Amino acid sequence: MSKKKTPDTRGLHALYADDPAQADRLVWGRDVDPESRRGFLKKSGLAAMTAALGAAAIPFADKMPGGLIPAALAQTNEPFMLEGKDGLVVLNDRPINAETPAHLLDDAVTPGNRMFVRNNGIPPALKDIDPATWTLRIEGESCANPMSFSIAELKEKFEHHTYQLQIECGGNGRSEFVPSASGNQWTTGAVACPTFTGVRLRDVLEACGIKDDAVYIGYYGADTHASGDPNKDPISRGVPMSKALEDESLIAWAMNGEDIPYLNGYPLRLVCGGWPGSVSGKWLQRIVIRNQVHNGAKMAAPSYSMPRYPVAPGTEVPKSDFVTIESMPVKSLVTFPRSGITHAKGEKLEVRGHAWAGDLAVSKVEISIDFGATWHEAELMEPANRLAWQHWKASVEFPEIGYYEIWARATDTDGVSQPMVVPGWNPKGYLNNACHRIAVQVA
Ligand SMILES: Nc1nc2c(c(=O)[nH]1)N[C@H]1C(S)=C(S)[C@@H](COP(=O)(O)O)O[C@H]1N2
Ligand SMILES: [Mo]
Repeated sequence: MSKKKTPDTRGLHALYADDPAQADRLVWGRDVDPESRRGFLKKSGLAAMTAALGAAAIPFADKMPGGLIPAALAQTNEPFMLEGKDGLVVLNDRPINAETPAHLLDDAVTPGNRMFVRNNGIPPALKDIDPATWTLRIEGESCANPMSFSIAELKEKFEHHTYQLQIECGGNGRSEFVPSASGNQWTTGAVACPTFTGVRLRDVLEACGIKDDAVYIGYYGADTHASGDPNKDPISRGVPMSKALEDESLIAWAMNGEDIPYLNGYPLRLVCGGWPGSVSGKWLQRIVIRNQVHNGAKMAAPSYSMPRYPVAPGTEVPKSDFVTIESMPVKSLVTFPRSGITHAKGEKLEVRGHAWAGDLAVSKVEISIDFGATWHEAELMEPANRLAWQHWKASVEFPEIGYYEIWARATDTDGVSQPMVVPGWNPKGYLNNACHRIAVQVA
């Protein structure tokens, strides 16, 4: 029984070991000629590599072989930066998965460079993505008039909507389960809440005719299976019609008013906020309207499913005893200050963060500095819209010098609160919504 406390930061090595050309493309935006193993860094990639190395320039960059990890990075276990991603910690998994440290999620609206990345397969190569020719196909046995739309047609034919939507991976917090569950060892950073602009999934589905027997939708993206097998999908999940038809369920082409970042699904993605991030399909190419629960890749138990009854840690659960995760549980983050700071005695400390509750809203956030013995209500803001996270802030005073922990606990509109310790162990390590805590030294 080993507990993995911190994410392994050797992700760069794992990534390069598997497929150096793909790693180069993801990390530096370089295309490598497989024959010569040489490649050319695009300007942006060169700038990113130069910055990551802390150098003024790389004078012989044009001679650098493709698929080579720069020695300065190869010799350290420091987290490294992904192109377009600022300070994200890359987890030791393939393909690329990276989470955001809590203090870098302090913005009210998560910027693109701070949004986590969770890839189940190999993203389409950036050079192969042309938003002008990209099409979205709507079909399926419960679709009356299957149709295809270019992005321009989506923009032209349907009303545009912008919502701030929270996306959290079902496995966020997995690293705290004992015995450990396999998968990315997310700590707290597989959550984000940017704004998305697009058209309502409902409007597009209705234009294509939803038959009376429709129960579910499923998505397909342009990414490919990590094994390289073209007959396998990396992931193809979906939601029941009731969720698909909500106002906030979007087919989005923009995030925070700009193109969606490449690793987050450029040029088109599905966004169904408040549910496990896995229902929000990236690099979206096709949506099927189904007369049964969608049976795409990673729909079946134990993927994104929980045992229907509490189980003892380490228990093997029969597949028939799992239920698919729908709305995510109530949760919160302390995004300021950063854990580990030193604070001057006698001065008030302003503490702040966000809280969210799946399909519900948050009714209360409380703060404790005495390991949960007493709690003080924080000031809680309204969400920008339904399914957006809510900001909270509190002012904290410490009675004397020494070590403190600040704990935050949110309660949803059904009166359900976050647990203080890790909740029910489950085989795949989903839904850890334990209170977030940070350390403060008062000196
Ligand atoms: N096509 C495709 N869509 C996908 C995935 C993927 O691997 N491929 N990962 C899913 C999972 S598990 C999550 S948590 C979210 C993560 O979104 P992000 O990488 O933009 O943060 O995307 C979802 N959509
Ligand atoms: Mo996920």
